[in-house]
Amino acid sequence: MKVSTTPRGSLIVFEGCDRSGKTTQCAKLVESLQAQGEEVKLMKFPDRTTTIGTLINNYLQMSQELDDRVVHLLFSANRWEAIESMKKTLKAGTTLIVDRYAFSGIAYSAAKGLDLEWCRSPDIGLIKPDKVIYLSVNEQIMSERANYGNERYEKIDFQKRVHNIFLQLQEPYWQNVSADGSIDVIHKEINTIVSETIRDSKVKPLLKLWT
Ligand code: FDM
Repeated sequence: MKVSTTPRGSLIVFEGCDRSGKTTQCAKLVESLQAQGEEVKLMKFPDRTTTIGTLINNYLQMSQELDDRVVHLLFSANRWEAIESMKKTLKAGTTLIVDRYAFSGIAYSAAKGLDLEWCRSPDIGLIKPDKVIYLSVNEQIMSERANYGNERYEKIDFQKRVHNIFLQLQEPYWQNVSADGSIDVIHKEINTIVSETIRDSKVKPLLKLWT
């Protein structure tokens, strides 16, 4: 059997409610890791560029109605269709910075009232992240940022429910980062966490989520 000697990349996932600054922080992180000489790639779920992603996009933009369970399974399928290429990328030594993953899948669907364990099941067996960075916005700031956009879930009460479910999903490989400070201070904190994670996961095997 051929054993790979290339140190693998890390799977770093960002989670949080809408407007928690994930997208900004992901972009800044990628830039600084590249400047440090790391091989790194940015990904985002949902990936709206695929056929499944187009259905999800239409749903989010309110141009199509879908049953809650159907859309939940589409979000999951949208991750499964990326999994082989993610595995290849990680094994080739490239770190993946991923803006939302299976935890968003559960939090948003369970916030609509679907059973949490039912929501988890289609994502069992995806690649387990080496680190989940949860950007948490306190309720006061969440309310101040209440001018959400026009997509389906962008409502303050819904976001609070989502946040509470995210808290239930936390596991030891999660790290909470307060999203209430300045962009640069948050970035510095994230950069330290991620640099350590990349260093520590180089020779660890890739594991499966929730198995
Ligand atoms: N979302 C995202 C879900 O409902 N399920 C999922 O599995 C994922 C990945 O889609 F409101 C929701 C979260 C958000 C919306 O996300 C689109 P972005 O990050 O705003 O594109």
